[in-house]
Amino acid sequence: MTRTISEDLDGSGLTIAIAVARFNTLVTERLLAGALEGLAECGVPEDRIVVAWVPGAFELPYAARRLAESGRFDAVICLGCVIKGETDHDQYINQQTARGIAEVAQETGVPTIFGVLTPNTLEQALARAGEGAGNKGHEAALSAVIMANLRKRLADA
Ligand code: INI
Repeated sequence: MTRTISEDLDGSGLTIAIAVARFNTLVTERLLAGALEGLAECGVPEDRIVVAWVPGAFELPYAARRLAESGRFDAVICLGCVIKGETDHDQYINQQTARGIAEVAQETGVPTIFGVLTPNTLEQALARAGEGAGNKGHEAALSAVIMANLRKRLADA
């Protein structure tokens, strides 16, 4: 008989870390607000959420790895915003940030969520950091809860 493990958005038993980049803070503070709102909607208790600020997106994998390796968190959410400039600078940051975050998840086993915007303009960034479902931080929070619960369920499966 087929056994299906469905997406579980109950965050009441979870402890979650958020690493958030200060660069483009106008955008990232909105992503953070969206993420906190999403975690609250899932029932994650406020005192089980830790927020760690880092200078820029490039530093997110470092913070995420330390948080994941601490063994204290069921998932780590990474939030940042890298806006395209006149040079290829953004591509170097984006590639390393995405690769680094993926490696943290694979190497530690702790779900580590990519909530980094890579827009061409500030306008595009703000459109993805708005209210409710139009906020990638909110989306990242729901992904974190789903993946943390999936991890627990797979361990029992
Ligand atoms: N960091 C960002 O998070 N977003 C950017 O758009 C950005 N740009 O454009 O330079 C950026 N740079 C800083 C970088 O992430 C590191 O903090 C810095 O290089 C120190 O390691």
